Amino acid sequence: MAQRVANSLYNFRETFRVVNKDVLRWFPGHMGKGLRQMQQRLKLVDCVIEVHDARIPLSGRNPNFRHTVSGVKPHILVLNKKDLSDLQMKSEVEAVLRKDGFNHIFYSNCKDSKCPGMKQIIPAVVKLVSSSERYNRSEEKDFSVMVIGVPNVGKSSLINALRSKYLGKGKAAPVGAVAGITRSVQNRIKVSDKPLVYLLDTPGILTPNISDTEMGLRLALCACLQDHLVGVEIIADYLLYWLNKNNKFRYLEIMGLDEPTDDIGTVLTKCAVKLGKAQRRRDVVGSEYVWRPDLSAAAHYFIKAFRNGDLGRVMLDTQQLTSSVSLVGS
Ligand SMILES: Nc1nc2c(ncn2[C@@H]2O[C@H](COP(=O)(O)OP(=O)(O)OP(=O)(O)O)[C@@H](O)[C@H]2O)c(=O)[nH]1
Ligand SMILES: [Mg+2]
Repeated sequence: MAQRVANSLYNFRETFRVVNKDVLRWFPGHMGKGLRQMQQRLKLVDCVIEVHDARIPLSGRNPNFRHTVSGVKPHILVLNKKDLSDLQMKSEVEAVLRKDGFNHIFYSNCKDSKCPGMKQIIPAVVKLVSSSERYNRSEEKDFSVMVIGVPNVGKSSLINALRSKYLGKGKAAPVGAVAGITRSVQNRIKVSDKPLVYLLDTPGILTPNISDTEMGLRLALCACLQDHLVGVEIIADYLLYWLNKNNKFRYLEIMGLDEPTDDIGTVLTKCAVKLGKAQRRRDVVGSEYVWRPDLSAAAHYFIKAFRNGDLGRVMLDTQQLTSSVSLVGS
């Protein structure tokens, strides 16, 4: 009801249009090479941990992983960045994922050393591997696990967090806020002594064709694609569309607005003024240089506020969840 009132008052968009869908395609050479390396190393691992972003638990995962990477190996799904995710519909999420064949799901926050979900991961690996067929590795004493997922979901952070938890050691895998930090399959990293567990860091791999535009935009919003490929103003516009559509108006205060609007130009201009960010540009008519609000800086600011959690915890897959739950129930 509240949504209908807000929609009728402000005339929010019902759908989001992207002019050029090609901007959502990102499959650079290191991903193809990484995928091949992962397949080659698979015979040396006992289990696969797939990491995904808990804000998009249903969308954006690479469907090829189950077929071409993990195969018959035990497969654990870790939904990371739970500190940024709204988990009110956790049981619905799990019902849909179980239907997809994910029976071992954990939630983690790599920024919290006391995260309860983190404690469950290694014991689950040991239990699953011990009760599964290890093929050529049946004589091995150690547990070897490959960590996979799309870019920037926290694969390397998870390895570091587990290593710090069990061995009290510092970072062994490089981490960064931009997608594509790990660019090839790495040497395995010891994360625990008893039991002896090694994790293998891998590059984030997207599906070569992201056919669902909104799914691509949700991935972009969660920084699984590099911002410059899609364009910060498009990502900011999608964020605005999603926030309005879902009645989340915390952005008003952060962006310096008096009332909601669906016009990204207005939002970014007001924000640029609030931040005092201007750009020197050549005037369209004359040859003079004039100062204009720096919309790109404002878009970066808006997206960063979302990614830091300042706009609130979110579940970007609510729509898929609602339609999938009705299918699961049927
Ligand atoms: N808020 C929050 N941020 C996290 C969490 N885990 C990782 N991050 C951040 O997410 C970003 C990406 O982390 P990485 O560990 O580099 O992700 P990755 O999956 O290895 O990325 P690629 O190597 O690029 O595929 C970094 O800025 C991390 O600090 C988490 O649980 N919560
Ligand atoms: Mg990495």
